[in-house]
Amino acid sequence: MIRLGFLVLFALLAGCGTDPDEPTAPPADQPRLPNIIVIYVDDLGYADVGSYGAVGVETPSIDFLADNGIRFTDAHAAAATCTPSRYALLTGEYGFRSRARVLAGDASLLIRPGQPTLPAMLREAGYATAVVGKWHLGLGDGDVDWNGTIEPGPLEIGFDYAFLLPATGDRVPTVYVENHSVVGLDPADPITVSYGRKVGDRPTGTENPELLRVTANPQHSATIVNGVSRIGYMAGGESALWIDEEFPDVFTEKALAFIRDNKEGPFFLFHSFHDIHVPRLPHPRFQGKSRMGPRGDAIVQTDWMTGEIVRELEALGIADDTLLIFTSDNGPVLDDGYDDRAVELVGEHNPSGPFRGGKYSAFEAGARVPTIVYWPGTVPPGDSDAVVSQVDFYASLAALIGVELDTAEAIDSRNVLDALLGSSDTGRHVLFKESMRTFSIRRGNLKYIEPLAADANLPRWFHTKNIEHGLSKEPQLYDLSVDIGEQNNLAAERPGVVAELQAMLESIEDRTERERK
Ligand code: NG6
Ligand code: CA
Repeated sequence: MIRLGFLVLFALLAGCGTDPDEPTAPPADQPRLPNIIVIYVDDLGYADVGSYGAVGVETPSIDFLADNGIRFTDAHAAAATCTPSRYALLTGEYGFRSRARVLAGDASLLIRPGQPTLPAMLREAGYATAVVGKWHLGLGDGDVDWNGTIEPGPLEIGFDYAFLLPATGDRVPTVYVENHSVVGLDPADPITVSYGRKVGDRPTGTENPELLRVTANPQHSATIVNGVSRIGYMAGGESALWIDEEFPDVFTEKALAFIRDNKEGPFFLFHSFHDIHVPRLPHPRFQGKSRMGPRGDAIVQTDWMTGEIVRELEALGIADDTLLIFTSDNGPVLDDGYDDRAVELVGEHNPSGPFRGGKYSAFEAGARVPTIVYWPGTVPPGDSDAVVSQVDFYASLAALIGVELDTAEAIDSRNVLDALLGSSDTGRHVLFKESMRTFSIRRGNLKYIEPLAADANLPRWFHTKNIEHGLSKEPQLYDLSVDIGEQNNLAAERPGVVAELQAMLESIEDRTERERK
């Protein structure tokens, strides 16, 4: 990557255009680089917050951001599940290039040390960088040593500080990892993790369902921790076990401490929430605060966590120096393996809004997520229907701070900075999305979902969880301009368009390098 200095940023803040042929002289007192915070909520659906149409739950802090920032209506995670979405956000490459899929809790680090990443690019530009919260991109290389030095991890790919929930709340190990170590581990009680056979003598959900606080499906019925059975088995580490109800306070405290320690800036904080993923066990002070049971209460908790960050920026007097992006890693799901009554209590609320599908799905709601850009004094409030993808954060933020990327860096990322900052309604013309077992592509409002391979098997739990996956052995083509709910498959009527979009998909898959916008 090549540093261009702060010319672009300066021009932007000064409200003038940038002409690469005529560089302006750097100002005597160069403006400081803005802080950047990405609040990354887990499984939050398009309409799961008030400003996007939620019913039965109030989200005043998130609505404040939406009212005073840009509320995007056509913004997307790169995938309909967590690991590939996170991979794309942090590397500017689609997840399939690294075979990213929902990882087990003992999986190796998916991002290779030395591979370009968003935090590494920002760090090189002078940012202090941190990740706080859910990781789910793997740790270690081969057999991760939970009792020793856990590496490589975030610190080896561009973060200065990491405080992690290593995989997901529903997967072992159920401990925090800070930088290279498990927090609070007693060396006399070492941790063993297994995704195959039972280890240790902690009860499991299968053997001792009477010990459970929440009934779980068979996949989530292994080791019981904090009264909840998880995916995978874990022995030892008793003193290090997390208490799910403490997540909001623990993660918020770590995020606020990082912000305070780096208030002189510039800093980059990837604040990755556990909420509203399963198991949904909000802190008692949020229980019963929505009309939707634990899933709605987790949204209230998400709102509180978001508000704490915004309040701190105000208190430190750095809100105007901070670009905050609020978004989600994939669409909504009600039943994701625990019987927390999300289905029964959803009432009038439709987490997917006007779109079809949800988490895992090739339909729009799989990855079209609430997305708000808030930067008081710089970004004008309003709505935007520009098409943007989280894979674009890398190139866009590089453009913001005047870093020119190598051609082999962040190959799928496009500079949509003007759209993100509200000075243009035009984002991407072509949008690519990964979902379980398939890819889809949008050109303008024409959306194509490629057919499933004839021999493809869907996971059995797809059928038990009422997932509207959007997969078919036939090609699907929808015109979102007249059919936002993807009901009317036009593929048979428009074989030419199908062929064009299929060819485009294949060219994305083949491409190793692409011209930047
Ligand atoms: C699935 C889990 C689901 C959730 C998901 C990951 C089963 C049956 N389902 O495999 O509960 O953990 O993985 O979610 O095991 S994500 O948001 O991190 O992608
Ligand atoms: Ca997720």
